[in-house]
Amino acid sequence: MAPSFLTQTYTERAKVNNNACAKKLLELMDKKKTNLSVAIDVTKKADIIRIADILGPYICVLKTHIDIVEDFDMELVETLKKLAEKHEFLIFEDRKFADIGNTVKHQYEGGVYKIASWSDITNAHPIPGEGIIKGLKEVGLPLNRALLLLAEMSSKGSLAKGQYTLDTIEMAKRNTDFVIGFIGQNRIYDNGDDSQDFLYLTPGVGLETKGDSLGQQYRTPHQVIVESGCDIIIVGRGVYGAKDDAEIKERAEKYRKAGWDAYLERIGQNQ
Ligand code: BMP
Repeated sequence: MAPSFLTQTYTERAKVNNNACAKKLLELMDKKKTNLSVAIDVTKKADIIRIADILGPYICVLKTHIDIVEDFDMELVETLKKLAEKHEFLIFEDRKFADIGNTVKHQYEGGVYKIASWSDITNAHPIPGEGIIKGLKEVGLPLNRALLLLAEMSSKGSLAKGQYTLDTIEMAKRNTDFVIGFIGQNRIYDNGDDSQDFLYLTPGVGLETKGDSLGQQYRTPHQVIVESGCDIIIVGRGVYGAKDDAEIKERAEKYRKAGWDAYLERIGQNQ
């Protein structure tokens, strides 16, 4: 039986991952010593750029919700791309596609945002069936992009559970050229007897609070990385919700360290 990916280093996993995007991500995580992704859910272009530049050294993935930006233009994404190169992080547009293949293809490639032209990673709900992956793949694969499927959600009462989640994993296994992993709360599929390594990116992470008034639920980096075996913590308000830039930096380092220490503990390298 092959060893579980759970106890391997990100670098070891990078070596056997066939997806260029996943490989790059795993490599830069070990290089920068970070499994932190920050969701910059602010609505002004200048704020996103400023915060992205502050966070750059601390993150492996910058997560965006491009459709909440009030003054969006293509200059914003051009700047983000430059920052991604400068600081070595990947960009993940959290678009949560959820329509038939033909529609998502247009939404991904065109429209106002032209997501496929700048976002390394995007994600989709499996609810429409496999055609959604096929449609996104037609656009994304030639550009070396990658997809995450939403297998579980952090919010209270989520319907993404049980058989739905297991079927999501099966869908991913049939599309490993493009699907590199999941948005989820647990490492559901890694039984050590299969060569497919999926990445688990986990939102709903907070050190100070347990949730918000709209159903969000938070767990700690230790719970996510060690107890649930996920790979990347996604933190939003816990980082960008600070009072000033100095505190944003402090919080980013705090979450980076918490996530990294948890990873070292998981792979048995903590002293
Ligand atoms: P915050 O840490 O401020 O609660 O933000 C969490 C981020 O992760 C948001 O951008 C949200 O859209 C996203 N997210 C989530 O919270 N739960 C999920 O299950 C999936 C998500 O993409």
